[in-house]
Amino acid sequence: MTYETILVETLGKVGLVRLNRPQVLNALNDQLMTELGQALMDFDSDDNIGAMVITGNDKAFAAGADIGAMATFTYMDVYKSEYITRNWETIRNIRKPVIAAVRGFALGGGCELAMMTDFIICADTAKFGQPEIKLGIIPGAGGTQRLPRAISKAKAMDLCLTGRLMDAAEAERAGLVSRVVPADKCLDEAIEAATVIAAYSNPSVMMAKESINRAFEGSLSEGMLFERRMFHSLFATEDQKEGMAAFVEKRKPDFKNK
Ligand code: CO8
Repeated sequence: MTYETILVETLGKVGLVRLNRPQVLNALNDQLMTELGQALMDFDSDDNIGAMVITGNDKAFAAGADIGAMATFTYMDVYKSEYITRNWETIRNIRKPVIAAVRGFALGGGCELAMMTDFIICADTAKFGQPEIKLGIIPGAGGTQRLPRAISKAKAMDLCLTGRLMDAAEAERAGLVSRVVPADKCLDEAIEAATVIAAYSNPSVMMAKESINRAFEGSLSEGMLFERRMFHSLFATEDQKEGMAAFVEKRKPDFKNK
């Protein structure tokens, strides 16, 4: 498949997508979100891929939705268009882990896209924010919902209401990102994490992701039940037998369902 707004490559069992509209700091337009969704779905259904990484460039992960494209939208354009609805949701249906490697700006829809991934590894140059308020709008792809869950109500309010940016150190303190690394190591660190994940048994990786995501959807007791059922079902896999036998026999496991 040929893409115009993203660059796609495979590194062993890791699928890498680079957002590639550098002239507009990777502003997210309809075409980019459609291409990104397609690339992720292709990796998701590829048995040779175990995890994915999304990144931008040194200056920007993505500076938000494309303001130029949205500037003249009417209410009906926004309400009806694919851009503002379905193609932003594709990533939520990806079942294998997706890591965001964020260098530079992750603003507005860019911050929201990073939060839609499973975890964020960022560079010390990263800047996160939801500056939509400065444009007379509010976040529209989960900023007001995922940010308070990821950090806190106080910080989510602060970022969404003032439009100020948060640097990497603050993002790590707040719990938005899992690791902060020097900018020139950021992508390698994310690919290394994805490589580690891709080497594990794929059913257990997918169920761990599914189970953690459940923690944000319902009650604790429903989440616990879901986790318990997932846990039980993994005892039906060969990889559970292999993983535990390898531990007992003091050797490395040779997982089959990676
Ligand atoms: N959209 C379009 N173009 C952009 C965007 C953007 N979000 N961000 C930057 N650009 C363009 C600039 O216009 C500029 O183009 P040109 O060279 O032709 O003038 C180029 O990228 C470089 O940008 P700057 O010259 O501004 O670079 P600076 O280093 O001076 O500043 C900033 C970097 C601070 C990141 C600045 O570019 C900025 O403030 N950008 C806008 C950030 C923003 O407001 N983002 C939120 C957008 S709204 C949004 O994301 C809503 C999401 C809703 C999703 C709903 C889906 C369901």
